[in-house]
Amino acid sequence: MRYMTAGESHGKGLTAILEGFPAGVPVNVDEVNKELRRRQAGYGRGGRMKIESDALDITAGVFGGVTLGSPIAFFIPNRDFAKWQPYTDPVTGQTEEKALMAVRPGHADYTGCLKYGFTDARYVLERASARETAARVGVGAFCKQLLARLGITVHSHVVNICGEKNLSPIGDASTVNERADRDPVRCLSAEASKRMVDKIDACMASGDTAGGEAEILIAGVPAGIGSYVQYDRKLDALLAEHLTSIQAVKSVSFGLGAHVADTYGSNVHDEMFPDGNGGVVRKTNRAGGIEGGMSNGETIVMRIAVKPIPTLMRGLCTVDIRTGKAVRSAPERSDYCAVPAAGVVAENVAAFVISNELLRVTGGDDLATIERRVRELRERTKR
Ligand code: EPS
Repeated sequence: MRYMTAGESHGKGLTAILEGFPAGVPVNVDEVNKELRRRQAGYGRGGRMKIESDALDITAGVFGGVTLGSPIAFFIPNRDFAKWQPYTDPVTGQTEEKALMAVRPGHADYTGCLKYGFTDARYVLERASARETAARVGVGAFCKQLLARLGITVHSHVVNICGEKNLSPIGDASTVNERADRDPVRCLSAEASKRMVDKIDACMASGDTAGGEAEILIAGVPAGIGSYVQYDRKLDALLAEHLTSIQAVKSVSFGLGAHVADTYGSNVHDEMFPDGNGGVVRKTNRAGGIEGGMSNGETIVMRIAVKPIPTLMRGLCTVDIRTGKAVRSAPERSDYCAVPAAGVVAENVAAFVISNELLRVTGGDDLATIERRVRELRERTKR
């Protein structure tokens, strides 16, 4: 499979085309739209999310709620376009009034202007904006529905906002989303959630922004997805590539992540024990479900670190790209914290990668064939 997105944050809307998605998959559009709403939520979002109410207009690839195997295309309108049309209309737009010269350190503004020869960062920020992730969640939501048919579910929860961490155990991986979605910052501990919300409140009061970390869990992945035989077939490498491409993500880790550097092998590797049926059980999952670039049958556990949004209401020191004078960066309307949303985006981006690699292993153009092959794969890799 492959997909592409198009669309500017304050343009008409977002478009996506998903190619290679199998035929015969029943699609629940309400579930897809629910996924888009999950991305819009989370304490610390700004005024824009009160304007938007994201929903897909599917324009190709699905008849009567079932996929055809042909490219799936959809459009997500930007409600805010009603206000922005005078500036961003593809034919009549006059952008000068909304020109942004006080480029924001940490944003794509300055480097994008250098690269494309612009003297208005609006031309850069409109596409660099994390608004684009709505389209990626739409794509991933189709993949999630395919995966669910195959017994695979993808979850996320927030483990850190601005240094306030949730260190408590997560419990049953397959109910993480259900529990996290009830919390304002999608944290599984009420006590840690309160500390995180306080941190975001402090940001709002001081005109600052907050970064953090989300954990992504993929339950039910059969062993043997991905491969050790070539660098570009390693499952962890593929997941890392796609997760790193999410706006503001600065690091991706698997299982113990960087902590493997702190200790001995006996504290890192997941020892194996006989399960009594000729197979293997493990008491730990420090590898995060991936060994040698392949899923090993345990839950896949990843973390992303998300930088604080570069749009600070109090601004940062910068340079006006037209005058060359020292100024404060532009205090545009924005979010104070988008870590809960980033976790939801990561779930859906990961769902695309897992679906794609699963299709590589199982082949199959239609759901019935894929279901049969996944059953065979599970049978063969049980031990
Ligand atoms: C964003 C700035 C804000 C966010 C936006 C990402 O938008 P605006 O400039 O319209 O206030 O709300 O995120 C979304 C619109 C979204 O759907 O996630 C930015 O500069 O990256």
